[in-house]
Amino acid sequence: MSIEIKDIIKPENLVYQKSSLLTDRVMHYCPGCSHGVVNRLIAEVIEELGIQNETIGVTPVGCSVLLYNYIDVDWHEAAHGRAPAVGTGIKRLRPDRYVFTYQGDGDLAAIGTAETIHACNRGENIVMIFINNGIYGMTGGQMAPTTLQGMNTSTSPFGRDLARDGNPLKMTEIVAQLPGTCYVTRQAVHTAAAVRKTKKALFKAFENQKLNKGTSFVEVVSTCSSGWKLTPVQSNKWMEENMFPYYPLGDLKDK
Ligand SMILES: Cc1ncc(C[n+]2csc(CCOP(=O)(O)OP(=O)(O)O)c2C)c(N)n1
Ligand code: SF4
Repeated sequence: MSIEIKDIIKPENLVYQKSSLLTDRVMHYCPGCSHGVVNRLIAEVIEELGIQNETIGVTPVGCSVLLYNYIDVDWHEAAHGRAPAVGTGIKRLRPDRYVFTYQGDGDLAAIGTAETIHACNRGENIVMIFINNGIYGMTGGQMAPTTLQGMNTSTSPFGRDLARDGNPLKMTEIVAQLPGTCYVTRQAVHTAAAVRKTKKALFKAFENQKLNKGTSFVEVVSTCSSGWKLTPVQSNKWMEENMFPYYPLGDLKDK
């Protein structure tokens, strides 16, 4: 007797399926990049909260610039660094909507430092998602404010020199000090357990917005396999050994 596929794929056997909010577009991220995993988690969280028709995302400039192609919610594009200001405007005009921003470290912690700090200090009732891969991915792997001491990039080929380049910026520690933030956390997506924790953090961030609690800030320490010039497996290992000691995972604030 032959077994047909329809006999195996039954609703009661289903353990995982793609979020209905993820479109069928093929993501353009490099193999081993964290962006795709975080994109999927955002889609799952919005779907599971049932807020698809009430959510407006703000896309950055950086490797995730095409995020609006991947998740089926309303979007607004922002200029490099300006997502928190754009998100502020949207939320103030439409307080009934869930508003979130999504930015890399070049975007959020370099050109957008002022927008980030002031939105968090004002306590804008939005979710800010911060993808920290320690490098400018999209433009070819230049040094970012978050680049680690000694880390090689295309503009620091002999490693970041603290005397010349200053210290790697801990943006998440800075915004945790500001009275407007209600929830500040640093997560990662390199293991199944870490993915689950990041998903939980995103849930909490969106729920805080419903409760009008202020700014929720979720950093995800991430890989940039192309910028780091490592394989996907090497990237995760390098991140664990080098990024996590300087950017330790966990909640920094939960009001
Ligand atoms: C006003 C402005 N300045 C500079 C750029 C060039 N630029 C595009 S993406 C980028 C860096 C992106 O790095 P990051 O935000 O860390 O995101 P990633 O690509 O690593 O995800 C820069 C400098 C730009 N597009 N607009
Ligand atoms: S360049 Fe880096 S951040 Fe950009 S898609 Fe590739 S791995 Fe991801």
